[in-house]
Order: sequence, then structure tokens, then C-alpha cells
Amino acid sequence: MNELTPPAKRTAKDFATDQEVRWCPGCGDYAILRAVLNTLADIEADPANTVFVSGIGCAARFPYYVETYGFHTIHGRAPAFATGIKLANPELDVWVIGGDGDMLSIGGNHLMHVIRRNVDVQVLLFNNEIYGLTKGQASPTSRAGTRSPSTPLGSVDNPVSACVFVLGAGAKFVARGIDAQQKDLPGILKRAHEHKGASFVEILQNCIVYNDGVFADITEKAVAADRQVVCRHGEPLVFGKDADKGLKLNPATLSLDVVAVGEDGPEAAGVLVHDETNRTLAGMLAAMDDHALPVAVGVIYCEPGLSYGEGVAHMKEEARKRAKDADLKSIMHGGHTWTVSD
Ligand SMILES: Cc1ncc(C[n+]2csc(CCOP(=O)(O)OP(=O)(O)O)c2C)c(N)n1
Ligand code: SF4
Repeated sequence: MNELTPPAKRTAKDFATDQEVRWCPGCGDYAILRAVLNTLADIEADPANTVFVSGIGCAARFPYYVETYGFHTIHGRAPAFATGIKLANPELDVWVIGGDGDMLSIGGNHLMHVIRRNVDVQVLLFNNEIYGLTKGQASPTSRAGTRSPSTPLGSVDNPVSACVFVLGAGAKFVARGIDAQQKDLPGILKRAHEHKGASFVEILQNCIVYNDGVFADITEKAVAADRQVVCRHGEPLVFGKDADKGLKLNPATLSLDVVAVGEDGPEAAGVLVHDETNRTLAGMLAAMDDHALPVAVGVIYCEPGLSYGEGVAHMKEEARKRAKDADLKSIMHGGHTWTVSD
């Protein structure tokens, strides 16, 4: 009898296409692509069962570069396409890709609904705080004062925080990662993939051409340890090069303060332990964006629950039970019907 050789495990390279990648040299999108390809290899994704769906923008070119099924759809509407794809074939593993303009300007409405419905897809929002493809106009995440072709005197708009927005829409999985953090990003993407329901991951992405260095005050090697707190479920929220700082709840202001962690450790200093199932804590962590507090990265919130697809399947079952003996004709002629005369 011939012995069958088991198929070799796919590597990240096997998930890359032969398409010429058309991002600017040095764009953060390359690093995100690498992290996603590594994740697909790690989770042993089946290319025949995987779909990448995007809207419009530089980020939205993503499906061309992944050796799976893909849809490059219309501006802001990737969440709507993804919802239809997932409902039509719940077996498919669906990833939604878009920039901050695509998902929070024209697509803000669609993002809200895919999240609140808890459709079982992974939404990756590449946040470079600018419209890259259209040459650098201010986006909904651009900081106040951002000078751009559309805001030559500096933006007077208040920026939206992507993670706070989706939490407000009822998100049950919220995480934040950074393009260049190749060690951590695949782990975050893997968690997003494991979660049943809509998983939202904001990825801080450097647009080297139109907004270079916008996250430097968070990501530069010299400041990263002091400017980022990594959220790990069940572990104290400490940060700093020597883990010498921590986040503590201020009961008087109901806000987070930074405290020094002494020799007695984080518990003695009253540092909070991260509980990714705590929505109130998630709201506070997601909102940290000024210099007084570090920026939260990692899995900020995770609450397992019924996904939209499961809800729709239950509803269909119930409808079938109720209309067991009904035929199409009786359904068509049941209820309020009337005849229109000439
Ligand atoms: C209906 C419509 N309106 C506007 C545009 C122009 N447009 C194309 S991409 C884009 C925004 C891109 O920014 P972002 O989503 O942040 O992605 P990035 O290019 O930075 O990755 C805009 C406004 C369009 N293509 N279609
Ligand atoms: S314009 Fe910016 S976001 Fe677009 S490919 Fe170039 S560097 Fe990347």
C-alpha cells in the first residue's frame, strides 16, 4: 500500500500572492501584511474558506496580497459586504480591512452595525490618522491642529477614538496593536480570530508619506515603555522600562491615575489587575490618549456571547417551527392582502 505524505503545513509565504505590492516603500501596511500572513499560517487557515473584504483606500488594497478569496468593494461598505458573505455562508472565515477614513468617515455607519450586530468577522482598522490614498487630507482620527490639504490652518475637528467608538456600539472584542510590533501583533490577531462574534482591532499604522511619525511619541524605542501599557488579562497594568509605574483607579474622580510601583510590588501600590471582561475598565483604557496616561495596547476587552449568525439561525429555526404546515401560497395569501382593481 502506498503511504500518503501528509500535506505540508502552509507557511506565511504560501499565503502571499504574486501581485506587485503597490504601497509606498516604508509604509506601515507592509508590516501589518506580514503579521496577518504569519497569523494565517499559525492558525492553519484554509485559503479556500477564507475571505478578505475591503473598502477603498491604501489599506483596502489588502485582499490583492493575500492568497485567499477577496473582495475590494466600495468606499466604507466592507462591513456590509462582509455581513452578507458571513450570513450566506457561515463556514467562511471573514476578515474586514479598512483605513480610518474608510471605516470612520464614509463607513462609520456600516462599522457601527457590523459591531452592534456582533457578526462573526475580524475587523482590522489601519489607523494612520490621515487619508493616504487621496494624498493626505485630515481624517476623523486626525488630531486637532493637523495641517493637511483639506485643513491648511490646522483641523478644528475633535478626533474620534476608534476603540471608544466601537465600545460605544457594543463591541465584544476590542484590541489595539502597532504595525511594527511584529512580536505582539500576530498574537492579538490570533485572539481576534478565536473570538466568536465581531472582533475589532485598531492597528496604529505609519503613513510614511502623508503623516510620518504621527505615533512616534508612543512607538519610538526611547519612549515606548513609558508610553504604552500592555493589557494582559489577569496581570497588573504596569508599564515603564522597569515596570515601575502602574494604573490605579482614583475613586474620587472615577478615572485612572499613574502611580509609582515600589519594591513591594504592584499590588501594594494599588495597581489595577487587567480584567478583559470588565467593560467599564475597557472604556477607561481605550480612552487613554493624552500624555498623562500611557496608550493601551493588547486585548482591551473580550466578552464571549451569541454572534449574529447564531441569532439569525435560531430565528430561522423558530420561523420554520411556527410555519411547519404552511406552504408558500398560504403564506403569500395570509395576513393583510388585497386586490387592486383597475
Ligand atoms: C464615494 C467615494 N468618496 C470618496 C472617495 C475618495 N477616497 C478614496 S480613499 C479615501 C480615504 C482613504 O483614507 P483611509 O480610509 O484612511 O485609508 P488609507 O488610504 O489611509 O489607507 C477617500 C476619501 C471615493 N473613492 N469614493
Ligand atoms: S500614502 Fe501612506 S498609507 Fe498609502 S501606501 Fe503610501 S505610505 Fe502607505
